[in-house]
Amino acid sequence: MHIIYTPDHHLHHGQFEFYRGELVPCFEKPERADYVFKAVTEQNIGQVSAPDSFPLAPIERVHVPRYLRFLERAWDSWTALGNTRDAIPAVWPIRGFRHDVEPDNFIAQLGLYSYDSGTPLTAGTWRAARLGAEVALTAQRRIAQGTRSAFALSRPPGHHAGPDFLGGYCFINNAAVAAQAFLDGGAARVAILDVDYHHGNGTQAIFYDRADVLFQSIHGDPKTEYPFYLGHADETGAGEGLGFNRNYPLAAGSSNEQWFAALDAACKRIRDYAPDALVISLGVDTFVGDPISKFRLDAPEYLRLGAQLARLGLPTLFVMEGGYAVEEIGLNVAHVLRGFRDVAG
Ligand code: 6XA
Ligand code: ZN
Repeated sequence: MHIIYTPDHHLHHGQFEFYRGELVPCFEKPERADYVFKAVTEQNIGQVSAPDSFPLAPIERVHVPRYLRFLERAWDSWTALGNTRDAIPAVWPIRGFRHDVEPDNFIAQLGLYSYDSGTPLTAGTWRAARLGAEVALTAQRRIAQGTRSAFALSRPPGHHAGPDFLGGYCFINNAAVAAQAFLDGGAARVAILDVDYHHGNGTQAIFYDRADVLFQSIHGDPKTEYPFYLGHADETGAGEGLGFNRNYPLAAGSSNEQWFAALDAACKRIRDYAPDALVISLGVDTFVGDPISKFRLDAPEYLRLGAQLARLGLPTLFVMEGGYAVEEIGLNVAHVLRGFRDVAG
């Protein structure tokens, strides 16, 4: 297995996020990726390399240029207003407001392109997010060149980022960028399976009306769990994409048996779809000890997840998403990859 990683993810380091009425230290912190890197290298999961450089073009295939331009300039615009702390939005254009006119005011732009107050934008966010996408693109390239599996240790995560919005600690949708790169390289169909505790609303939004990407997500029921406003079972795609979006919302506190029943159903759909490649949005905030989530997976379940994915027999790209029980996330990720490798070879 090829592992792609750069320590430059540290360029993105938010200080505080809004949480239950107060500013608390960010859950999404650089140590997360450091712990994962440590575990996968200590356990010899695969050969590690740095990302290649890419132009913006493959990222513009899933994000609108106006949004990317905003992200690139955001820190300078924010500090030009005299601000020194992280940029956190405070106003959003809810129903009835205009979304088609980009305001000149940066605070208003920040609200236009975001949907929560938990995703601080910092001095190094653009560079780190772009590098995170390049990590995913490099891993995708390795698979296109013949490697059967790869792990993109991207940070910040990506699955909440949509065509023109950030949120949920995500800025660029690394898994979507990689999936699109498979298609642009000649694949006819790509399946994305999102096993993070939270619905991959950004990935769903990007591919909702398309049949060349099957998007499936197993997650905490949005009636009670973040991101709340998307991820229900009746969201099955639109237009040509009808039938190619599938959500498996599970009540907070669901058992591991319930979780694996959803995984079985998702795997069956993947087999029926017969994709050329599989992208896994690998969040391990499904862990029993995760501080912000309510599923109960642990080491044996992560090994089982990896093994079950390997039995699909597909070129498989794992992309890092969430997981916040900081020390344990390395072990949890390593268990998934080991379970996969033990079956796939
Ligand atoms: C609200 C919680 C954001 C969850 C982000 C996440 N601040 N997504 O883990 O997968
Ligand atoms: Zn998550």
